[in-house]
Amino acid sequence: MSFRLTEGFSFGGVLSKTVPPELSNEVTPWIPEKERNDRYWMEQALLTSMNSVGIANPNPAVGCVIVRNGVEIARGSTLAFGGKHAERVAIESISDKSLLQGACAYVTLEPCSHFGKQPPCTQTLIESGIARCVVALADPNPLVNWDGIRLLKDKGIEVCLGLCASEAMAWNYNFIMSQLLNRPIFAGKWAQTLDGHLADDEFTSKWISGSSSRAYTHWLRQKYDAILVGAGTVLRDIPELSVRSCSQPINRQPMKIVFDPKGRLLNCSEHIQKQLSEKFLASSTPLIIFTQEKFLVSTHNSWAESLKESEHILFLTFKEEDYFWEKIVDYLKSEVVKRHFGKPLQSILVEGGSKLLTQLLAANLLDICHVFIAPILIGGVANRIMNPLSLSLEETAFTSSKYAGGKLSLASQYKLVAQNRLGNDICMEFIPQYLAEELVRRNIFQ
Ligand code: AOF
Ligand code: ZN
Repeated sequence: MSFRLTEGFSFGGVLSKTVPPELSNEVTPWIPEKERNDRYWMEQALLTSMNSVGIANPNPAVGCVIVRNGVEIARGSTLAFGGKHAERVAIESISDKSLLQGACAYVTLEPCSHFGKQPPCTQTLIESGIARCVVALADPNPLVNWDGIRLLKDKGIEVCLGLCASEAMAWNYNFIMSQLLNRPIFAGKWAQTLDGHLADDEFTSKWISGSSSRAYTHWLRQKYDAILVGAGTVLRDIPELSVRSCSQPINRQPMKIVFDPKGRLLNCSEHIQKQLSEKFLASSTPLIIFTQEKFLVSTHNSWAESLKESEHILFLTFKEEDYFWEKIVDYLKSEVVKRHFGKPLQSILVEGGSKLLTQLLAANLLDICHVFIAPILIGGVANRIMNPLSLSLEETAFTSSKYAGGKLSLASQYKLVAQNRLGNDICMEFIPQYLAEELVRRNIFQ
């Protein structure tokens, strides 16, 4: 079985459930199973897990449905980081525990077998008296990693593994990939025209994708711990980078990260300062600004001082000679970022602009891409990704990696995992070929 999503399913879960009800008929429908069979109940477990969007990270948001004689008796999803796991939430909701005898539990991830912040779910399931457990995907956490499945089987519980594995994988991609890569993962998100422009030559990008694409993007934002943008995008668009126009629940607002190698935020005009204060900096969500040390040390205007003193803002610096993407990854894994964010940082959604996306693509750091393609043509020359001509010499040096240079034989290869329609746009979601191969090598997919 290959890593491929059923129609209407996306990395954000069931697509039609990620946009507000008035937009749900604009997107590729998802056809649920109608018979009350294993697939039907696993799909219910997947839908349940969507309620925990954004709250469990860096734990996976797992769903669990318990069924007895074809009738649902409980369901639950993982609570906030460090809180109860899905299986316990479901089991604790049943007042008459005798109902669990001989029941079947459907879980979207292998039940854990270790003592972490919570006791092992395998023990809870074994003690509950269930007879069968259907699991979508094994947990790559080295503390679990098939041990949960082995423990359940040892106690005579029938275990079936692999139902809706692709959908569970996509939903928990940040958790699973960050386990495999041992670093926070980077996701690229952009909207482009048919001729590959992310904005026109006047840098207008607002109307490339439609309202349902934007609603899905907002839903996706809460799946990620942080949103990364370049300083150019901040100064030009004065974005809010918040979760607002998607479906409920809206569980959290992600942290913001600005990549500002030239210290432009510290030195912006008073007019821009005012706009930033009213919008981009208006909320108290944490913000990280990556800049070069020389700019932080040498800039002393009152605006820069107020940014440096703000408790919501953390400046992290690099030197010109650093290979800075490596340095940035180290920073993102560090204690100082963990303290600023409040827990370990697992995932970053990169929302542009085209130069920043180009640098991350060329550095081979984008572990998944959500790309919206709108059927419009604008021509022009600016705002395309992977176009080295659009980078200054200094920016190319920062990237320190190879471009395909217009040669098909050197092209970066990706595996398409999902494609769905949103209004007049198509959303393609794909992962680097080498990560798709890694999933096969580890027996997660064939
Ligand atoms: C489950 N069900 O709902 C989740 C699981 O520190 P702890 O005790 O919270 O354990 C975290 C680990 O448990 C996490 O890294 C992952 O391996 C697993 N998550 N397991 O049985 C759940 N969220
Ligand atoms: Zn557990």
